[in-house]
Amino acid sequence: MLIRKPYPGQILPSEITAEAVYLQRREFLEQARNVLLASWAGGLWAAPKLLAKDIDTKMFPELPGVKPHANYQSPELKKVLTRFEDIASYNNFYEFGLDKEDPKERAKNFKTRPWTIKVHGQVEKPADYQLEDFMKPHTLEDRIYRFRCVEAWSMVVPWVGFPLRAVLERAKPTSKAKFVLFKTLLDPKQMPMQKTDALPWPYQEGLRLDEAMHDLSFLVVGMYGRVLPNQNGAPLRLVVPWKYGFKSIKSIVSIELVENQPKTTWEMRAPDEYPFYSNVLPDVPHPRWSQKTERILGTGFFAKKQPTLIYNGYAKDVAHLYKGFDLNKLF
Ligand SMILES: Nc1nc2c(c(=O)[nH]1)N[C@H]1C(S)=C(S)[C@@H](COP(=O)(O)O)O[C@H]1N2
Ligand SMILES: [Mo]
Repeated sequence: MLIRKPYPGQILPSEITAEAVYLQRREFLEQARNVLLASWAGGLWAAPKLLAKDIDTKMFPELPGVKPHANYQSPELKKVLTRFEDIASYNNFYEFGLDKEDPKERAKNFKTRPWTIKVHGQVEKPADYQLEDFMKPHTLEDRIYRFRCVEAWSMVVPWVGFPLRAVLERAKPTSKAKFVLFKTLLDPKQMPMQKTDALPWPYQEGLRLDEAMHDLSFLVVGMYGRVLPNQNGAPLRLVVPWKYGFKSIKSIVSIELVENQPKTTWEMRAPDEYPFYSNVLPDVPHPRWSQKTERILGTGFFAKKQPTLIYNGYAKDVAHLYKGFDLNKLF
C-alpha cells in the first residue's frame, strides 16, 4: 500500500509553487538562450543539454499492489520533481562504471532476486531476510526529498520506501550499538568495476545510531510508485536527504549495528574529502570546490545554479543532532 502522510522535512506545497514558478521562468530563459546560441553557433551549442530519451518509465513495473501517485502528473508536482528519465540516466554507481551513463547500460541485467539482507551485529534479533520478508511488515510510503550530490548537482525525487528506524527497532539494538554499517553486494561477476581497485569493495557506508533512527532516514525500494531502476540501487538502497549523496548507499545486503564509528568507502579513499558525517553544509567547501550552489538535474547546461541549503533544507529536522559539534568537522 502506498500512503502519503506528513513527515518532518516534507517539501510544502507553498515551497513547491514558489520553486515551480522560478523553474518555469528559468526554463523559458534557458530555451531562449539555447535558440539564440544555436542560431549563432550553427547548432553546435545545443548538444550539451542532457536528454534522457532512451529511458522509458514503463520499463519499470509498478510496485506490487501500489499505484503511482496520481499527483506525480499534477502540473504543480511535475514542475518541481526531477523527471524519472533524468533520475534514471545520470547516475553514480561505481560498481558499474565511472561515467554517469555507465550504470543504466551495465546494470540492465543485474539480478535483484533472490536477494538476502543480513541484519546483524549488536542486536537482540539478528536475521537473514529474503527481500520479500524484509519488506512485508512495512507500509510503503511515498516521500518527496531533495537529493544533493557532493559534485554539486541535485534533484527532487518521489522515493517509495519505509523508515530505516522500523527495521532497526525490529532488530532491537543492544546497549552497545552506537553506529550502523551498511554494505553493498560484492559480486564482481555482475559488477565489473569490482574487478578493479577503483574503490575498496564492497562499497560501505555508516550512520550514527541516532541519525539512523531519525524519521528522515529512508530505505528505498522504488520511485514514482515504480520498482527502483537497477542503476538507482535496486532492490534496496538508503536515502539520507540531509547528507551528500554518497551516504545513500545502493543495493544493500548487510545492515550491521556496531560499537565504533565505522570507516566508509569514500573516507578510506580520501579522508579529507569525504569524512564520515558529510552533512550538506554550503558554507563548508569541499577541498577542491565550493558547495554554495547546485545544478538541478535536467534543467540543462545553461541553467542558472540554485543556492544550496544548510542540511539540504532539513535543518529544522536535523540540526539538533549536531548541537555542540564543530560544523567544520561535520562536512
Ligand atoms: N554502492 C554504491 N552506492 C552509491 C554509489 C556507488 O557508487 N556505489 N554512489 C553514491 C553517490 S556518489 C551518489 S550521488 C548516489 C547517486 O544516486 P543516484 O544514481 O540514484 O542518483 O548514490 C550513492 N550510492
Ligand atoms: Mo555523489
